[in-house]
Amino acid sequence: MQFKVKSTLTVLAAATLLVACGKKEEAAPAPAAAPAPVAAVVKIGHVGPTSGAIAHLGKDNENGARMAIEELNAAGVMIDGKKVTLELLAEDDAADPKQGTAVAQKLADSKVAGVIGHLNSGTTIPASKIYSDAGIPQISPSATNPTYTRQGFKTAFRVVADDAQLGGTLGKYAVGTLKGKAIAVIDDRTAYGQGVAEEFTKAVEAAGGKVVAKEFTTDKATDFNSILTTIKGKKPDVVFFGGMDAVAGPMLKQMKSLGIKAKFMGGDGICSTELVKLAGDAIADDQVYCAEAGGVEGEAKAGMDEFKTKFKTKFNADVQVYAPYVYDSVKIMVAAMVKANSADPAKYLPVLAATTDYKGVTGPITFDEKGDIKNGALTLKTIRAGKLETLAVIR
Ligand code: ABU
Repeated sequence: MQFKVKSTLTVLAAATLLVACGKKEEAAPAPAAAPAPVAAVVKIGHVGPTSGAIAHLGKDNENGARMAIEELNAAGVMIDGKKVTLELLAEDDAADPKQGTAVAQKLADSKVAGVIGHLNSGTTIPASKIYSDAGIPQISPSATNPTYTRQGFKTAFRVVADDAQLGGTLGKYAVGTLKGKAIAVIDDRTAYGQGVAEEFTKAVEAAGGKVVAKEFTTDKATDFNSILTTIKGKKPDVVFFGGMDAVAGPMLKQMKSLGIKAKFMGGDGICSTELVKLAGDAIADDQVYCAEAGGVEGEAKAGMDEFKTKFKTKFNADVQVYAPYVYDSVKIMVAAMVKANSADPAKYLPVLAATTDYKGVTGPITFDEKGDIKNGALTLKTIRAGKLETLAVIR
């Protein structure tokens, strides 16, 4: 047996020699390249309605997140001595509270390090309980209902002013500046629409104005003839709508058809470039007044203008409303991770909460003890010649 193995090896060696003599000498195979080090991946969730009537706003928000993540990855983010790759997990909640909690749970299960969103107050508030239970920091760039940051959740942050500020300022403006005497109020029964309409009403009454009609619709309605006919009978000089642009657009068209020439007011939800498209020539100059829940003035405006130009180049679309606030939210969250030297929510959350005077494209951002922006601004706008024009930045 031993002899058999030996002789077999001899034959094999000879055969190898023969084959080797018959061909060119081959270069020794290069040693296998050392595997590239696998960069740690930090997952960041984003949620907005990228389907449904306000998908244009959801996509605008998601693009703001995408832009920030791409810029950060290109610049290189170092955490704990290692380069990390940020990964965006973008989810669609369709502005629906049930879908909002379902995707929030999905993101929590995916172990995201943080979440930017949701867009609507009606989805942000129920989702915030899930993030709080999971210890995941959440920054909403657009949900303005005050309840969001008043539930005692240490994980909830917001980079825009709330409905108390929005409705309060608009109510005062309706009476003090627009000289509204008879004011009609409509809301869409969502957490945002109803909340901002209530704050507006309080401010109108505090300023000595009279609310002559209170009507409501839904965030999916398209026919407003019945409520507008009732309102027309009360002869209002101002109509306030608490809701989003997708509903405000057709409502303005139907106001025109019914011959209602009142000024039309709303909060940040109608202060979009899309409203002009949706309402078309139903908007007269200086008829629509709205307020964005943030704003920059003076030198800080240059940063916002630059952002809008870059955004347009990248996505071939104008900013709707909130993309810059989403962009700042992502950057603030990642800055807190870098400063804490950890993407572990428990470690970077206190650093995030202590964010002070962060210089964003939307202006300086400091969080108060509730997670709200301190001294947040509002930008009052009107529409002239089919374009949103800034009237004033108010703090
Ligand atoms: N702030 C207006 C749109 C989002 C929301 O609060 O529902």
